[in-house]
Amino acid sequence: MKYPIVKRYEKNPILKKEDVPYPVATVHNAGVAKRNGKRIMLFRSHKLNGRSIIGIAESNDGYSFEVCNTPFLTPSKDGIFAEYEEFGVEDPRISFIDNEYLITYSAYSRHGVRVALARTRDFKNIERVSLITQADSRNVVIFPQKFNGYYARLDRPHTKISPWSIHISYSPDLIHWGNSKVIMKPVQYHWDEMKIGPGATPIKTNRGWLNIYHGVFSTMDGSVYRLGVALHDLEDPSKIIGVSDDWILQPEDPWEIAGYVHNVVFTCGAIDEEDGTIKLYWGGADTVMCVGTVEIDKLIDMCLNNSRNSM
Ligand code: BMA
Repeated sequence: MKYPIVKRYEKNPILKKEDVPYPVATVHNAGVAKRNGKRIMLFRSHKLNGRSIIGIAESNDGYSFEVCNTPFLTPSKDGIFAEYEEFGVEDPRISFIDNEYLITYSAYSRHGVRVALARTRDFKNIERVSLITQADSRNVVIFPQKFNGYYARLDRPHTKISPWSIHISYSPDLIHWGNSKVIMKPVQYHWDEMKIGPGATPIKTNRGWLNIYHGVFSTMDGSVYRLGVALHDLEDPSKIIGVSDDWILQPEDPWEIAGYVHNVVFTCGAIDEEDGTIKLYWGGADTVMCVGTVEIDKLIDMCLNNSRNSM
């Protein structure tokens, strides 16, 4: 296996607070999607009061992004969403399915953190659909395909007895979710021993679904966030074929090691290109956005030939 697995773009970071035409303290944890030959990025920013909003940027090549003058999503003023988004909206993930883009994001309020779901076709008109988890929950990614007529999602409930693990659940209508089960857990004294959670929207390959997830290790100097990869069965994504024993990316560049939260690489999105590579996007130190490329075959190989147990 040739290292590094993920080749960092030489002009990282690709987006910083200075690129945003309204006052923000950070630019990070962005979801990405293809649309009409362009790349859309929905990124999280801390405002200067410490609460988060979601901005939008567009690119022709996936590297150079231009940010729109106004934010894309700010806390709702209406109804139930207003109550649950009061403290901010964070970490968007985008999934393209049935000709619409589904956006999941963390909704923070005095009641804790839940995941909300919104839909759009054009990234201009956005409709909030529902709050799809209870508190406390974050990190929901929806598969860009239905299984036996059901939407499927990976998420990450947390309990003391089974900390921060990845579950799968299903929905007929995007509102009611169920039939959940746990499918992947942190491994003791391993780079992801403290927490794992879904990261990028799953990517379909001919060998299975690639799930690029984050894992956290606790040190004397705080937590280190890294990225790993698992391969799920194509027809039944609750079946995990393999989980790479090694991480695929760890904080190494100065803007990943130091920033608002040090030692963090955190992904909410990736784009599969036509040449067998993925463009992987990640937030560095909760402060800037970065991109790198990785070969799909390498990720599959890591899951198949050097796998740890999924649970
Ligand atoms: C997680 C989330 C992410 C963040 C990470 C590192 O719990 O808050 O948004 O990137 O911590 O601070």
